[in-house]
Amino acid sequence: MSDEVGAAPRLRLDTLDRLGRGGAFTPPAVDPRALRVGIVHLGIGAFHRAHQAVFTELAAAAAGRDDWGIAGITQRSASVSDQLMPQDGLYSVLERGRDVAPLRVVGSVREVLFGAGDPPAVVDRIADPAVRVVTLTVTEKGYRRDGAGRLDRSDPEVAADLAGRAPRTVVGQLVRGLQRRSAGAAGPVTVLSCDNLVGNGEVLRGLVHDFLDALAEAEAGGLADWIAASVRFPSCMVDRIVPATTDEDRADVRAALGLEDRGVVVAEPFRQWVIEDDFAADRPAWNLAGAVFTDDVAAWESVKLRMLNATHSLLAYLGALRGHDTIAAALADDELATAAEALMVEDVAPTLRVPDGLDLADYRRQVLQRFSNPALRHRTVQVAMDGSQKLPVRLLGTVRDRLAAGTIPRQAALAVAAWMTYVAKGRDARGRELPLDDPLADRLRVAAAAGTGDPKRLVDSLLRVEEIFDADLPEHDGFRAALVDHVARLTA
Ligand code: CS2
Repeated sequence: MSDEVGAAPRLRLDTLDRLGRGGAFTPPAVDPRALRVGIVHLGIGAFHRAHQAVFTELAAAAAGRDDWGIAGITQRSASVSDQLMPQDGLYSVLERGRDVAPLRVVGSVREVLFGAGDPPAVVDRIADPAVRVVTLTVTEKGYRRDGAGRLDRSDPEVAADLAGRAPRTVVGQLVRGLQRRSAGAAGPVTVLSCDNLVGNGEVLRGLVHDFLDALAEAEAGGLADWIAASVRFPSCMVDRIVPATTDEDRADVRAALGLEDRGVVVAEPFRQWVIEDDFAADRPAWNLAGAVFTDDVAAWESVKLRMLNATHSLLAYLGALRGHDTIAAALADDELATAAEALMVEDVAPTLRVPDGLDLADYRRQVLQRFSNPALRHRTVQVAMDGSQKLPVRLLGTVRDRLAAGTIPRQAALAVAAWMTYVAKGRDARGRELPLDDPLADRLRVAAAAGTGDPKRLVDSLLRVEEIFDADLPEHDGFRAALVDHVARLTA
C-alpha cells in the first residue's frame, strides 16, 4: 500500500490479484509470473507498449506459450523503468474513441533496463540464448543515419561506440550483442525494426553492416559471416495511433482500477501489423493476435507511410499553424480536410502499388475517420516533431515519383511548405509559440533566419538542407515554384 493517506495503491501483481477477475478491466492474457523473456525490445516507449507488447501477449495466450516475455530497454531516460519496475512491469492500455475495448492490463513486459545507465547489461540481454527476437521502436532519429542513409560515422556517439566503449547507440548495441551471441553460440536471432522507415529491416541490416565495416578486421572478423548465416532482418509495417499520455488519462485509469498506474498508455482501438515472414528461428504466433505474415511487406509499408503518415504531417503543420491543438480539430477545419483528401487522392494514390486485398478508397476513408477521433486528443505539435527525419520517409518519395512522372505534386508540396512555414514562423495564428523539436533544430533555425521575410529565399534556404532534400529536389524549378507559392500564402 502507498504511504500516502487516501492515495490509491500502486498497480502491481499483488494489488492486481486482489482486484480479482470480473472488474471493469481485462487482466493480462498470460500469467506474468510464469512468463520467461524471449524478446528484447529496444526503445520501450508508449508505442511499443500499445502495439507489439499487446500483440505479443495475445499471441502467447492463443498459442499457450510462456516463453515470449519482453525485456524492454529505454534508451535516453530512466522514466519508463521508473514507471514500470515498481509495478512488476504491469501497465494499462486505455483505448479512446468509439467501440473501445475495456481497459487492458498488460503483463508481457517482464523487465525494463535503462540502457544509458547500464550499457553492458543491454549487450548481455541481447546475447541471452533464450532471446530469439529483438524488436525496435527507436524513432527515425534513433538510427543515426547520414544524408545518404548510411550510418553517420561523424556522429560522436556512433564514433564512441565504434571505438569500443560499452555501446549506447542502437546500432552499437545490436552489433555488440550479436558479437557476443556469436562468441557464446547463443543461436540465431531475428532483428525486427518496427519504426516508420521505408524498408525498415533492410535499412537496419545496412546500418549493422556499416558498423561492421568500420571496425578493424581483427574485431569484425567472422562476425559478418555469422550474421549472414544466423540473423534475419525482416521489414514490417506497424500502425496504431498512440498519443502522449496525460494526467487526465492516469486519473481515468485510477478511477477505473482503484490503483495508481504510472505507466498508462492511450491508444485508438485500431491496430495493424504486417510482417515480412523471414525469421532466423522461432517467432511468436503474432498472426493469432491479428498480425499478418507476408512475403510482400513493401506495398503495405508504402501505403501506410504515404497515405497515413504523410497526411498526419500535413494536418499537423497546417493545423498547428492555424492554432488547432489536436489532429481531430485540424481535420474538422474544412479547408484542411480538403487538403488532406487531395493529398491522398491526387498525389499519393497514383504512386502506390496496392497490395492484394486492399481497397485504397476504403483505406483513405478509414485513415480520415481514425484521425477524426476526438477522444484521442492527439496533439498537432506531437506529430510535428522531428520533421527533418519524417519528411523524407513519408512525403519526399511521393514528390520524387510524381516529378519523375512529369507532374508537379502540388498537394505534397503543400505539406512540405507547411513544414517550412512552421519552422520559420515559430508561432501559431493565436501568437502561441510552436516548438521546434527536431535533431536538426539549430541548423533549421539558421536556414529559416536566412530566408526571413521572403518566401523565395526561405524555400531556397531550407531546400538546401541536404540531409532532408538531397541534391536533386532543390534543382527542380517546378517543385520549387509550387513551394514558394504555398509558402507565400501560408506566411501572408
Ligand atoms: C505520427 C505517427 O507522430 C507521427 O509522426 O504520424 O506516430 C502515427 O501516429 C503512427 O505511425 C500511426 O501508426
